[in-house]
Amino acid sequence: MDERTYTADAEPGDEATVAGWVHEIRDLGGIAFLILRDTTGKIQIKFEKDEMDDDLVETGLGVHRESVIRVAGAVEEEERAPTGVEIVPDSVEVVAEADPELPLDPSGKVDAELPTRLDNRTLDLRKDEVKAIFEIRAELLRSVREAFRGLGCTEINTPKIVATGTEGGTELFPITYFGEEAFMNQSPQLFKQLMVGSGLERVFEIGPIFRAEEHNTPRHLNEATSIDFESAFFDESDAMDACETVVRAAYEGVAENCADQLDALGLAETFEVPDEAFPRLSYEEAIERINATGELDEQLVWGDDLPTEGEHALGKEMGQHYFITEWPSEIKPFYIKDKDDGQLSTGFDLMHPSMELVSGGQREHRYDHLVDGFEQQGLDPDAFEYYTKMFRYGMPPHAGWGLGGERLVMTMLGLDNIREAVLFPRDRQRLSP
Ligand code: AMO
Repeated sequence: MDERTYTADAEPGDEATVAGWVHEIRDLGGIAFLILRDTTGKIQIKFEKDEMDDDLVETGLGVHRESVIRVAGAVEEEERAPTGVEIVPDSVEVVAEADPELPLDPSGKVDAELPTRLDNRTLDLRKDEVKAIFEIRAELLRSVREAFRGLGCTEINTPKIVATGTEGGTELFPITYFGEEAFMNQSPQLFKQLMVGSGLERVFEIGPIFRAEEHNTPRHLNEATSIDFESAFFDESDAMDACETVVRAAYEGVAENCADQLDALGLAETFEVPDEAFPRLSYEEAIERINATGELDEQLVWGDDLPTEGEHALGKEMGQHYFITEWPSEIKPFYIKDKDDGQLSTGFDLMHPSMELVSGGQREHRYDHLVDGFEQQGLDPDAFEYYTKMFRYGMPPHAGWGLGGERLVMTMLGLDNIREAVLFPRDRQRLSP
């Protein structure tokens, strides 16, 4: 194993070997400082030229920024140093030299545009505020998993290469599977539903979803991370309760365990865990309230999807997370159950004031109604036989939802582009890295 000391653990009085990247060199003449950065922070290395071996000084100060070096020496207290300690080196080894010309400046002194940052993500993630997003993302996923565990769920992994779409036929990525047409999965929807009829009953999955949508917006990706939940013997209200629990747990985990990262993002003072219950608004109320804001050129009528400006106008009024319930059946997918077999569905969305985070609902578990629903939506029930047939062998009533992982990170941290929340985003223009 690596026998180095992390910079954050270097204590005055230690003889330490630290390793990391050359963040900055400040040469003041007789004395020079090299700032070395590792994943835990930064430390000052002091070079007193007259008192040190020439080779050591030359190696330490001749190295290009962002090279990887290993430094051994005595850790001393120095109140003028950025972290209150510095190392007086006995040896400096250049482990991996960096080119003098860098495609972006990890010290953040020179700003780079998002495409340049995404092209050079490795260097971009050397910046504290960028690294912080992904540390928070990891903590968020950890907290979400723990919350699911608290809800008695089993984590599942379902196929990403599939034979059919579920979320509307136009948004599929076709691929060739041993000479046959197949697709990248748009949602684990049908698989998670199949599992509520299995011995597992209550499941969750965190995995990629693929959407071939053409739009190029700050909140759409072509590959996203979906956090999916499904439970037997739940109705839509139970599913909304579970959704609230999981979203709140994500905020709590970050508030508890990511103080430094929130600080790096300038959010230490303002970050808040949502404390009130998320209000539940019917679709009808939602369109009435949007119409009343007068912000839309045309009034919304029953059956319209909510346009982005409408979501924003309502979000501004609500000022917190809220659910929209009782959507018209006609604009919800075939697997969503109607309320009392009427025009209203059990479908719901969870909204952040700035965008939709979740869709869910109770599912149609009655075989005949399910097959009729396929036909009404112009889908061929035969293509979904692998799914529908399990509804003939004892499928309990059930409900669930899908939460966009990147949208949760984005709204939690107030990021202005969803790509900020993905290491290597896939969008209309971007297939590599
Ligand atoms: P839906 O299609 O609404 O529902 O997706 C659920 C949530 O996933 C996120 N999401 C996206 N995020 C970024 N880019 C995209 N292109 C994208 N598409 C979706 C959103 C959205 O609210 N099967 C249902 C869920 C269910 O009923 O359980 C579904 O996939 O945050």
